[in-house]
Amino acid sequence: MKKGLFIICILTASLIKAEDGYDLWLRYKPVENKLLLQSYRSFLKDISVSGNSATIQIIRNELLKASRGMLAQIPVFNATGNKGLIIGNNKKEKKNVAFGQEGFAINSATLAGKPVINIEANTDIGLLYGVFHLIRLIQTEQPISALNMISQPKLKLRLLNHWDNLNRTVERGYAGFSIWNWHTLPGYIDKRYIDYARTNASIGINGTVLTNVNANAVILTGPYLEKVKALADVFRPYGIKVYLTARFSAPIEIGRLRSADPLNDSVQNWWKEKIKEIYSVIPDFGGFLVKANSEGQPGPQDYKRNHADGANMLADAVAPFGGIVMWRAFVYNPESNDRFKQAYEEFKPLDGKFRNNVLVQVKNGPIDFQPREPYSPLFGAMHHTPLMMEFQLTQEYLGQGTHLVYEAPLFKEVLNADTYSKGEGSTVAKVVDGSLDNFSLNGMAGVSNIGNDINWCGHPFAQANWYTLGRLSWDHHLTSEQISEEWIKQTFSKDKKTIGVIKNIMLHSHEALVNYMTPIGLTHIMYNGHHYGPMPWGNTLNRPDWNPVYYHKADSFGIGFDRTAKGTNALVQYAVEVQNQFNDINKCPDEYLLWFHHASWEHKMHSGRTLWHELCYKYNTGVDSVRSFIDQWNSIENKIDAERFRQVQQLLNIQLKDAIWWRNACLLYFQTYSKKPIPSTYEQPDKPLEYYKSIRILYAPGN
Ligand code: GCW
Repeated sequence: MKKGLFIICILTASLIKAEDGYDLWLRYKPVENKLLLQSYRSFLKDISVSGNSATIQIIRNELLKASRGMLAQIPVFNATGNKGLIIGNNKKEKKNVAFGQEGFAINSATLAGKPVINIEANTDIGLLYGVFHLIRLIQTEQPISALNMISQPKLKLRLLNHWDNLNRTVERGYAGFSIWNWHTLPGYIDKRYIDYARTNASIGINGTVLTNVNANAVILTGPYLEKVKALADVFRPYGIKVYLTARFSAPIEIGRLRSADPLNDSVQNWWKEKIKEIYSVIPDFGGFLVKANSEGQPGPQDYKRNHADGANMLADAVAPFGGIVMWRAFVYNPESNDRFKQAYEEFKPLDGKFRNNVLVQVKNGPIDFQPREPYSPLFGAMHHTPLMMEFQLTQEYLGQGTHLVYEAPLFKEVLNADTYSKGEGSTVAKVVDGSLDNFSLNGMAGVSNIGNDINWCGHPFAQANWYTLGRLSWDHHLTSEQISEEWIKQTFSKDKKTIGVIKNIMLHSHEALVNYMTPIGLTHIMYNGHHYGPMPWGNTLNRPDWNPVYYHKADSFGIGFDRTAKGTNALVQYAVEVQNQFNDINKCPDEYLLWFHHASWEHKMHSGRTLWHELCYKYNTGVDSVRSFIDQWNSIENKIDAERFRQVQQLLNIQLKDAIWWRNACLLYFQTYSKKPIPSTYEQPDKPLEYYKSIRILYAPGN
C-alpha cells in the first residue's frame, strides 16, 4: 500500500498532468514539502467536527477531499474525541463578538500533551470559512503548528453580479453561456451549481445576483421563482444568499397594472404582494439589485420621481423580511455636458433620503469600467448613504476573454485612493467598508466573469479576478502581490521560480494593457458596440457620449478632456485636496493627464518628453510588455501542464497582435492631428490608418 502511494506520488510529480482548469483554485495537489506534509498529516489524521447540519457535512466532505488529495490520507472523523483538528461551534451563551456572524478563530494548542488545532466560530458558516482558510494554508504550504488568529470579513455583502439573461446569453460574458440552465431548473441540479457554491464559499463570497441588471420581469413570475428557489437551496449551506434584479416596470409587464409609479398605491401593493410571494418561496432571499433610468431601463424618473422614491418603495416592501436594495448609480443622459458628472449630479442631492436597507452601488470610476479611471467622486460625497463598490470582473474593456489582465492592482488603486472627504486618510476603502461613516451595511460586488466554459472563466488567468473579488471583499488590506501568490500556488505551481515568473506577469499586466490601449488618461476609445479593439475615430453613434471622439477631443492643438474650471469643471466634485492634485496641468499625474486636461501636443511630461512623444513611448512600452510576458511564459514551459501552458501561450500571442493593433491604429489616427512623426526609435506601423479603420469584427461575443 505504502509503496503504491509512493509510486503515484512520483508519477504526479514528474508527469505534470494535463488540466482543463475546472477545479479552479481547489485542485488539492499533493503537498511537496516533506516536513510540512508530516505536520499536516498529524493534525488532520483525527478530526472532530460536532453537529450535523448540511454545512457541517460539507465541512467533512471538504476535509476528506483535501486530505486525500494533498496528504494522501483519509482522516478519521470522531465527533466526540479531542484529537488533531477540532472544529466546533462556540457553544457559549454569549457569542464571541470577535468572530461576528461569519468570522472564525484558528488556534494551535496542546491537549493532554498532544498538539491540536482548534477552529471556532459562532456559526456553522464561520466554521466553513475557517476550514477553507486552513485548507488554503495547506495548499499554499504554510506552517500550521503555531496558529493563533481571528479573521472576520471587513465587508458584509460580498457579491457576484451575473449579467446573465434568461435565454442563457451573458451580457459582456466571454466564457460561454450562462451557467444557469433555466430550462431544466428546478428539476435538474447541475453539478456546476454545487461547485460554484463551494468555490465561492472558499473565498468568502456570500451572495449572488443571478440575473442581468438589464432585467427581465419574467424572473419574478411563479415558475421562475421555483427555479430560483432550487438554486437558493443548493447555495444556502455554503452561506450564499440569492438576489435578483428587479425590472422597474414589472408591475406593468407581469402585473397588468397601467403604471409603475413608485408613489402609486396599487404599484406599491403589487410589489408588496410580489415580495411576500418571493419570501414564501425563498425565506432568506437577499433582495434586489436595480438599474433604473440608465441606458433605456425603466425607472422612477419615467413618472417624474427620483431614485430615492424608487429605491425606497422596494426597500419598504423587502424590509419586513430583512431584505435589502442595491440601487445602481450608473446613470448618464445625453443632455449633460460631461458624462463624468452625471451620477454625482443625480445622487448627491439624494444623500440621506434613502431607507436604511438601501445601498447605492457605484462603479469604481465615473464613466464605465475603463482600463484606468480616477475613482468616482460619489465615494467622497455621500456620507449619509452606504455606498457599495461595483467592480467588473468580466473584462469588457480589458481585452475581454482574450487578454491576460490581473485586476487586483486596478481594484487596489481605487480602494487606496484618498477622497479627503473627512480629512486625510478618508480612503475609498473606508467609505466602502462603512468605517468612515459608521455603516454596518456595506459591500463589494464584482460583475461576474463566469460562464459554462470548461474552466469557468475562459482565459485561465481570468479565474484570478474572481478569486481576487472574494479575497479583497473579505480583507481589502491584502495586497495584489499576496493575492496573486496565493492564487498561483493553488492554481499553477508551488515552484519558487515559476511563482516568481507568473507573479511578475500578473502584477504588470494591468499597466501593460493601459499602456497599449489608453495611456496617459485616454479613455473610451474602443470599438462601438462590442467594445473589442480600437476605434478612436468613432463618431457615428446618435448619442455624443457614446462616441470615442467625445472622450479624447483630439484636435490640431492637442488632446484630452478639460474638466478644470475652464472646461466642464467636473473636478469640483472632488474634495479640494484632490482637485489640487489634478487641477494644475504641470502637476497632474501623467496617468490622469488626459482625464482632466486638454493638453498641447508639445506639453512637457514629467519624463521630459513631449506629450506626442510620450504617447508613442507608452503605446510601444505596452506592446513590449506583452512581448516580455510571452518570453517569460515560455521560460516556464516544463513547469506547467501542457494543456494550460498552450492555452495561455496562444492567448498571449493574440494579445500581442491586439496590442500592436491598438498601438498602430491609435498612433496613426492621433497623428492626423499632431502632424508629427512617430520617432524613428520606435517600431513603425506596417499598414496605413485606412487599413485599421476597415477592420470589422461582426460576431464578437458578449453583446
Ligand atoms: O458597461 C456598460 C455595458 C453594458 C452594461 C452597462 C451597465 C448591463 O456596456 O452592457 O449593461 O454598462 O453597467 O449597466
